[in-house]
Amino acid sequence: MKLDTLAVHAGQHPDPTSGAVMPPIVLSSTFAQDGPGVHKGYEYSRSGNPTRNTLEACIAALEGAAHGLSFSSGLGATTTILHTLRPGDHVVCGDDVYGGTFRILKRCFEPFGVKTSFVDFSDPSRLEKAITAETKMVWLETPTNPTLKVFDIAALAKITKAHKIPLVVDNTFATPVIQRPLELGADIVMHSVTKYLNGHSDVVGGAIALNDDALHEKLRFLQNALGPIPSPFDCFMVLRGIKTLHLRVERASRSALALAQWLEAHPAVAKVHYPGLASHGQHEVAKRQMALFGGMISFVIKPGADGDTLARARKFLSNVQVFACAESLGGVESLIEHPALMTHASVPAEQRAELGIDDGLIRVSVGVEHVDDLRDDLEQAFARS
Ligand code: P1T
Repeated sequence: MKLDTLAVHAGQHPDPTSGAVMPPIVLSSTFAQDGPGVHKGYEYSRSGNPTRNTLEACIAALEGAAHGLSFSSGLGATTTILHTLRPGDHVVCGDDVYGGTFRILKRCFEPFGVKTSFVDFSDPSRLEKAITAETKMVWLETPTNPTLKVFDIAALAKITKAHKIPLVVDNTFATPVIQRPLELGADIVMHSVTKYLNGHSDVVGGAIALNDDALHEKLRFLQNALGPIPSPFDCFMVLRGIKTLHLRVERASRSALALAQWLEAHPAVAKVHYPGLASHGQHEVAKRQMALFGGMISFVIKPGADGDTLARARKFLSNVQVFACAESLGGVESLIEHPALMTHASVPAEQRAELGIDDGLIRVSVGVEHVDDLRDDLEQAFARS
């Protein structure tokens, strides 16, 4: 079936006892057994829960995967994946990732002997050069957060396969509506479900999808052993959100393309990062790899008359009215933020400077409002900044 149909139905069947069309929220933390170890597939809700299993089946179907797992947050999913590593192992990670992903690698795993090299994969041959005998994982986002670089998953997967190193793709920004990394050769897909999959800014969650049975068993063990599981209520909320994933992503992508083109011609804007623009460094890869260009844009605001870029960025972000100045992304409402001060403050200043995450960089998550109202809001905010 096509993704639009899977988004509405995958993993879900009318309840056999009542006919309820929506899956029940099974809040029970424990399940009665006929005798010790004799049960109906559920023992205790950390190790498995019917509402969570329904969500996991749905996410697996969307990513074209054999297995799905869901978590209490995107970083809960990341923590679990990274626990497959051992002291002495080395990770090669894309140079532009969510600040929290950078932080967990550098501040939480490096002290336990797992080292990470950050590499710009926009030239895939750089991956080959970064791999050592100790490299046990390659991690990337595409498009990247927040500078919207696009990496060629198929080209990078060819290299990881030759070295037998698992490739993890954080598919949060693109969603399976736009690209399905497993079909391009990735081994593990992860998501911050908080974003497009839930889509309504009212759940924090994470997910993993993969095909390999042995790796699935390992991650399932770690999920239960480490404990970062989502509540059944949140699983229900995400299942409901996913039903409109394709509609929301299509609308956001269409509006984002129009806004990116408008921003590129705006006198207050120095540079726009959007994979759908011909000026984007990896536009040709994006055209090949992505069904749509997504709802995320970042751009560089020019300094004000006094030459102060940060002051102008702060003023601009205080002046928006339809957009909310807030962290996160992928919800029905449009959000706008300052990565250097907000989502990527945990990335060291020199690395931020290298990546262009500077005083002028502003990140936009385009929602499903009317594009004219979004453009007018940005225009009035520019005019008053
Ligand atoms: O916030 P959480 O659900 O734990 O997910 C972390 C995460 C992982 N991967 C990507 C690409 C992300 O964007 C995030 C979270 N990002 C934000 C909160 C943000 O505003 O960028």
